[in-house]
Amino acid sequence: MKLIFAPASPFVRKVRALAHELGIQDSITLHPVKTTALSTADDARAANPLGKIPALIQDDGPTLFDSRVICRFLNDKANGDMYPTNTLYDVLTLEALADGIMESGVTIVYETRLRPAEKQSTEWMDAQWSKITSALDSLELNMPPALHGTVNMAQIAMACALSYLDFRHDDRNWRNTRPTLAAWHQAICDRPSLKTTEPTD
Ligand SMILES: N[C@@H](CCC(=O)N[C@@H](CS)C(=O)NCC(=O)O)C(=O)O
Repeated sequence: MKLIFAPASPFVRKVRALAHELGIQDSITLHPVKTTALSTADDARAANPLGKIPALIQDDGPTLFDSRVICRFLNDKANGDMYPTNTLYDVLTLEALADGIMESGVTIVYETRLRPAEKQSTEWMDAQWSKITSALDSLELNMPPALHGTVNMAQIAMACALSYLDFRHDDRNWRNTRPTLAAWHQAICDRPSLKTTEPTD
């Protein structure tokens, strides 16, 4: 299998970390691309008409895209238990929350990097950041049980989302007012699957 990938993408990291948790990382070849919302890499568009990564090109099956689809597929393929039946919808909802944090975080990066300064909207970026703070505050107030116990997809996705904030939005100091979430993140980042997939440019 070939994963269309970029080392900074938190969505790609979810897939890579999950593959590592499942012990199937060696069955996936990484195919790097440089792609943005304004300049789509040919290989990214060939694999996904939306031009977004990750996309998983199978040797003997259809190409899959969207990190949630790929993660679920890999878990099934490896007979994993990263989506436990008894907490399935808690895990899926938390994965969606993590993806939303990533989406807003990536959107802010695109606004600052891809658009000329005079066209950038502080109001828009603040609105995106407020989605992130709202998500983080809700977790800090009430850490969902699915974020504890045996590792699952929600934990991996949330770890990747929070690490992306460290990677691209460190100046906003998300940890300052969220000691519980910060401690949780620090602990989960000790997992080899997360250590070996830390984001880089
Ligand atoms: N919902 C998608 C989001 C993927 C996504 O936005 N990836 C970014 C990289 S971090 C991307 O491909 N951006 C290029 C673009 O927006 O065209 C997923 O979970 O895979």
